[in-house]
Amino acid sequence: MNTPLKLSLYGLGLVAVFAASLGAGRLAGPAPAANEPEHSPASGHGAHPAPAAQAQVPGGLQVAQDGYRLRPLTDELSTSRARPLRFQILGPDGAPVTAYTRTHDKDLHLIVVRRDLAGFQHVHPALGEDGVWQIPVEATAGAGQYRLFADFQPAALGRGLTLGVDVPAAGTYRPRSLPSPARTASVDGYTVTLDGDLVPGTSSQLTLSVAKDGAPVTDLQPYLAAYGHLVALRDGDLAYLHVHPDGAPGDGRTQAGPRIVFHAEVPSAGTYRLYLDFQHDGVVRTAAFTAAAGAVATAPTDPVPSPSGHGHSGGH
Ligand SMILES: [Cu+2]
Repeated sequence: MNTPLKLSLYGLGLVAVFAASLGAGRLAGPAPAANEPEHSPASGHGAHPAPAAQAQVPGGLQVAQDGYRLRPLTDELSTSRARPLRFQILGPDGAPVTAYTRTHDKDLHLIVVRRDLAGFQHVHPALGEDGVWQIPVEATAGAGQYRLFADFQPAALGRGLTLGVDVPAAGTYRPRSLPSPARTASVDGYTVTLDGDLVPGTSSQLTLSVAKDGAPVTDLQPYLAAYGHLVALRDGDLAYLHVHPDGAPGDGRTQAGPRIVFHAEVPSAGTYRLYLDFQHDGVVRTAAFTAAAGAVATAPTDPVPSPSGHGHSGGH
């Protein structure tokens, strides 16, 4: 029962994925095992997702969905300085949406990335009374076509949406090839290590461990109500997945590093770029990884059916 539910939730974006992740985390408890009991039923069906589930479209691929539309009001980004980027979310009535349900401390999360997956930025625009979102943005990777993802929950909808649109930055485009899959990423003296593999169609555990100058970081700071935010973009079409970690700051069991544990479910085999936002010493940094799902994801060990797993399937 878990699998169709999780797969059908897949296209619903942040909130649904978050809920599924929370559920997995809660059911899994603190056990570090890669294959939690509640995933045993899923693995039994994983190779045969229901047709209805396959029809679900991942987030971020559409400029309009479920009556809502992302309307850019800025037609170009600058490669030399931050300039105001403006846009609206139009509702089913065609009017700009001004009422949002806050998710992770913000009414709207904006991801900006060049289409070759370079220059990732996760920022939070301000909403004007006229329903116009605005924030200064620079095309930090240089000229090229940029993808904007607006990740939000209209108050009237009751669940999250992620809409995407392209905006160009003029100039000579010098595409960067995607870095090879790697288990470590460095940013500003921090090294982040990735454990776990993405498995198409199945929630799998990813553990990201943060170290600075070789020493584990144990005093990560809460950023937007979590110790880490993970965005995954699929290479090729930039399908979008936003995952929040198991546990929250202040819940009495979640430690402030060095490990941040996520449960992520990607919709297909392929190559993904993972971006981890974390905060330490008052600065938010992003560590980026390339990870392959499917082809190179070797199953660690088959989950051993556990008697304790039987009671979990109704938990979601
Ligand atoms: Cu955000």
